[in-house]
Amino acid sequence: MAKTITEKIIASHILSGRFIPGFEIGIGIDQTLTQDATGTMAYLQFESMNIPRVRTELSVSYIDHNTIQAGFENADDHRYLQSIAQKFGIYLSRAGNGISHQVHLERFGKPGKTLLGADSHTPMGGALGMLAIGAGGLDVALAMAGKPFYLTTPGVIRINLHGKLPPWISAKDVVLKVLELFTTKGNVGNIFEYGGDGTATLTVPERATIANMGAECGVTTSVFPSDEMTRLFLKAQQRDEDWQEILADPEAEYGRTVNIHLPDLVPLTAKPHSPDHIFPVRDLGDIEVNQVCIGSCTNSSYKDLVTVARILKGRVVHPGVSFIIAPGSRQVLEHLAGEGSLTDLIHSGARLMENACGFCIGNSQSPPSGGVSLRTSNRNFLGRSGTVDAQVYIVSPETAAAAVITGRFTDPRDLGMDYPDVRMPAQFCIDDSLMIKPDDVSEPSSVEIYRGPNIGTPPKNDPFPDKIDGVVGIKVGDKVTTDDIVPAGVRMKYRSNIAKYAKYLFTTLDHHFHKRAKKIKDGGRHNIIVAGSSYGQGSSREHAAICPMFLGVKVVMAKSFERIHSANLINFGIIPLTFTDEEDYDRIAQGDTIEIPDIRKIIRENRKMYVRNISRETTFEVIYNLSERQRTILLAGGAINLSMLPAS
Ligand code: MIC
Ligand code: SF4
Repeated sequence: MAKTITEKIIASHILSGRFIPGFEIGIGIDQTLTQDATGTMAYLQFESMNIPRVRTELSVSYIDHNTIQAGFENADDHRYLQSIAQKFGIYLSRAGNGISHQVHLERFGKPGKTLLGADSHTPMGGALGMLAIGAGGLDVALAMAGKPFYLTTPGVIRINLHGKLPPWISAKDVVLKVLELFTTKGNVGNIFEYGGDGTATLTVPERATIANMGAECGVTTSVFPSDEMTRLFLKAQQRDEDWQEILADPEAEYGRTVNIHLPDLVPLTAKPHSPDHIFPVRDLGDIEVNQVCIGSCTNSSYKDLVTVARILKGRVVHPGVSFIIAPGSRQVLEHLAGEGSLTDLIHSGARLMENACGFCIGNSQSPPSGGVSLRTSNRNFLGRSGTVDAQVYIVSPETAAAAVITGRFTDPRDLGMDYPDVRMPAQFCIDDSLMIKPDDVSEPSSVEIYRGPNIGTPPKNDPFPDKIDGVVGIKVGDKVTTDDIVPAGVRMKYRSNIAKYAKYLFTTLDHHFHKRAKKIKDGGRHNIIVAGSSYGQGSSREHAAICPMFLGVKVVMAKSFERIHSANLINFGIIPLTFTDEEDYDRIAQGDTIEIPDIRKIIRENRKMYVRNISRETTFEVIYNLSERQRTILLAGGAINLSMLPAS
């Protein structure tokens, strides 16, 4: 039978279940990645599994998020991660080497392999024709222990790109178009598979920009064919031997097919505060720009930054603009330095940041109050930049560079210059000296794990209760992101200190949640969160489940959930319930007393569930649609409580 790329890769990795969209399958994981903000907790969990060495083909621990190091916490975490890598056979990409997704693409990604990453932008690896999926740290820890990764068999949506990109339009505009078509809601359980003659014209770094931001649509991942372009990229990384051709069969069937004509695209932007508020740049009107940030895992490749350097050559940043550049990796930076583009950028007044996440996660370079910031990153959620009233727009590197010159939102086609058509180099600078290899350690078993005062123990949870006797601690609206649930930025240094981090739960929406939730918990009741649609958009951070668990949350009731967040809730013993009738959302309020009698028995027997709202004297039905495996995890109070590991 004719197969899609997705089916081909899954077929060679499937360990349990059958490829029937909507049903759960378990797949083997070849590679894992973690970053430092999710990694500390993931490795604490891995340690508690008592496995002597990772059981994957390759596991890499990247240090790229918390590199500001204000205070002892981050540097201590980095030392912990380094000692863990040495003990358990993991590659360690040191701070300064670059952003996980960019470096993984350059040095490790392989067509046909599976990659599970503790970061929602792991799907960027799909640019190489691999199945690269983002997950919570605990799922990644289990994969490192050799366990399968479970997911709902995805529906496959084919996106055909036709023709060639015109001058001044780039991969970012393609994916912004995809976001306009699909939005950030309603795509859970699907994979985007790219094809068409236009796909063949895009290089791997361009495909990576597109695969990266599929995460914003909420799809499980995005995947590109592994073709001649893939071979050229791997050759330029001196990794020819990693290439294999992977194409969809011509007769393969897709759940849906969408066509995008590249010559018709125009420069687009995502307006505040969602990546799907898409608008053509030219129609925006006259908007003064205060800050331009170029970088993040989405657009920090060689082509992105050299294009910007060429546009800005001989020009100086507008006096009203603060201009930030953060290259994606040391490889990119070395290229910029070697060929003189760095000098052009410095001459233009760029403020050069570390090769790390930096501004993208809001731990630095916050815009001024009410300021307009143009960024080439992937998310413009409210408050993510570190300034709550900032107006953050997502744009291509070309549109960003145009604003550096003019100080206003400008369609780059109106700059009146020739488009610098930058090509991918035939040979990238290869320098892996900031990558510590596991083989460099002679006696891993004798390595002592370094634990600074910031490193706690993974929090424990009780088994799921017999009945829910709870109070609605908070009611939130649609599209609540994990940044809303538990902020990153300057608070991210508490990732290994749950009691402290939990104090910041929901602070962008409601400063009093922590106090209220603690009171409910201390009064011996369960905390309940009520939410609208697409609850838990955005990052993979499992802290958006662990911190609520710590405050006694047992139930989240929503109109719909995002994939990674709902998996994280289950992993930490919190049941995600969806309203059968969405209007029941309107009939429930913060402070209502809620009961679900016999919930444990109902989950065990997989029966219909009804919720009693004692305050309003109503009863309504909810759906939980969980596999037997997920119900077992829930009843145990979370995956860590289960002895889920093989004997050896
Ligand atoms: C993000 O872009 O939001 C992050 C920070 O990379 C997160 C991971 C985290 O919260 O540590 C993600 O995308 O998963
Ligand atoms: Fe880092 Fe931003 Fe990419 Fe997240 S989205 S991995 S914070 S660069």
